[in-house]
Amino acid sequence: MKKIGIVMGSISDFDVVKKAFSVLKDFGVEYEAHVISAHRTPEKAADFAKNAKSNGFGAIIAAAGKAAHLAGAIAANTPLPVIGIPIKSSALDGMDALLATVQMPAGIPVATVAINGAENAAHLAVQILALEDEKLYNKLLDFRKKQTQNAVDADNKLQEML
Ligand code: RP5
Repeated sequence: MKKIGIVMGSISDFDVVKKAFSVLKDFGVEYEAHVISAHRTPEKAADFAKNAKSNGFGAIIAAAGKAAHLAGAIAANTPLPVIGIPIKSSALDGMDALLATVQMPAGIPVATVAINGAENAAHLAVQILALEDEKLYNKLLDFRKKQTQNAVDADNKLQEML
């Protein structure tokens, strides 16, 4: 199975991004994570993206805050799917990162999740890999079933409390 590449603009993004690690671990998906900045290490960002396919990645998650160009800079250098996580890390509460990540010009898409939405970034990455992996697809179906059951159980519990 292909791996997921995860890049974050700063180690200060780690506490949010680690939630994506947990989801990928739960699904048994291999990943590699790096601190790479579009601004502070632009060559490294370009190299990572250019070599991503030959290094065995099937999709890339890119998390960054403030003027969050990382996901776009990665997407500019690879046709692999890129999922952007806007990080809430500034006076603007993540709106700056959300707009910088989501408002990509036509031809270079970044699939942007919610501000700090690391779990959904990982789920989307798993869904992308599952297109070519029946076992992973079935794990996603099981996950959805459990999630539905948890919501039903929560409602039953609520009714008992009322
Ligand atoms: C972005 O700037 C990073 O992704 C981080 O969210 C934010 C702040 O970085 P630090 O100044 O904490 O390294 O590039």
